[in-house]
Amino acid sequence: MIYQRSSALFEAAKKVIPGGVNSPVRAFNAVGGTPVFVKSAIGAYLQTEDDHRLIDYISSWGPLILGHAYSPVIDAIKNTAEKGTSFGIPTAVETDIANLAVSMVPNIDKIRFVNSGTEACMSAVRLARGFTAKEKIIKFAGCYHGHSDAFLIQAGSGAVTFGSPSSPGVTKGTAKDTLLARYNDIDSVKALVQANQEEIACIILEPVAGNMGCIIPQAGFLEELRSICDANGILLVFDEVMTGFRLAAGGAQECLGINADIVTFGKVIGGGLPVGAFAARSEIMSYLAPEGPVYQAGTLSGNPLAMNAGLAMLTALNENPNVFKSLEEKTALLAKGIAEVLTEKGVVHTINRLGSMMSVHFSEEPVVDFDSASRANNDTFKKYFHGMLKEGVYLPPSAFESYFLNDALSYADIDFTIEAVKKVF
Ligand code: KE4
Repeated sequence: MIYQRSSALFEAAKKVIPGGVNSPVRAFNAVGGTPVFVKSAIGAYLQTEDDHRLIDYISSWGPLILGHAYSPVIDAIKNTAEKGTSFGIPTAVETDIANLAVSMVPNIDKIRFVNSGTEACMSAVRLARGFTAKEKIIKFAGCYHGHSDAFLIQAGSGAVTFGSPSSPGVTKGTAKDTLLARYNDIDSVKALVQANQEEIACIILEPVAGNMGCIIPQAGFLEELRSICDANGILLVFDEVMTGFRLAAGGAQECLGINADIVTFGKVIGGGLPVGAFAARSEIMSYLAPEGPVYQAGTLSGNPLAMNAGLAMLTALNENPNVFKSLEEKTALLAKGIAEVLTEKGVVHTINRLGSMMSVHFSEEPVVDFDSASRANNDTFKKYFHGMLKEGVYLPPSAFESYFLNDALSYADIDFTIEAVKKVF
């Protein structure tokens, strides 16, 4: 497949946008080559500027769980846009989507909408610090909670790709309050809690990590985190920007049966428009302005255009819970098929999957944390990524990302994808 137009568009973009992209992972730096430019998408398929059709396995990095241009969401956007897109004044639809989200997700009474997952996680940590009157946080190497300063310490996703997990511009003053633990290593958490008694406001993590590739919490890990938090007056913050409304209607809390104190959302909750949110029981949320002293605000927060898109998406998921079973079946089939082909071809690999999140690691050891993910063979990954792209399959352009399947994928698409792997190796 030739991507001449994408190459020309990339050159033009680089003249006026840093790196030619508005989010680093899109630049293909982790896999080399020139990024594909897309002009449209429908269902499971991307239409590139070079008029190639690609089967899409990132779904805009998660939001489009029912496929691109899902008509109930598009209709909601069209119907809303004609009446005005944002007022900076309360609207009834904000309460409608808030009530629906609270009814779908366990263990939350109230929710505040913002404009991105970064904003949601940044605000959740400020709320945790305000509620507990403590300043330090524990995060996990390789987990990514967006690009606010407190999180760019051994972050995952694009931050890892650029080999600058701890980004310049983050001050030593900020970094000192972010303590770093190892995912799936409860002893690393216990050591930090022991060494920083009475100083830790929260432990924040991706309950299923998706920014080191997909990494599943090992048995007992989340349960022990819950116990540590309860025993030490620490809030447990689940960053469900990826897992929320994807692993189940109630997200990872429902799927894994562990209650967090604060939950953050993004991606799916906006139906493809910029929406984030954070939620908790009333006791905690009452600390948030204007009800309480912890300040947080946003010009476009809760705007009716994004709220109606999100409401249409959540309504569709809430009314069709079989979507989660369908996604589970399709992703399991894909993972099984890829594993069979790679085994047959003698390609060393391990595949991690939970629900419709999965990742392929060219590693002979289990991938259970950032270090083991980093030891996988990236040259094989690059060959895999570009080989699949050549066959018409768009995978995440980094080994430190997850696949996000959408339910518009057909079983024929899954079969095609598995067949494509055979042509790559
Ligand atoms: P945003 O600010 O990008 O909406 O959300 C930040 C965020 C927070 N928490 C988790 C668990 C996330 O995965 C993300 C963002 N995910 C990345 C994909 N790994 C977005 C893609 C990108 O950065 O371009």
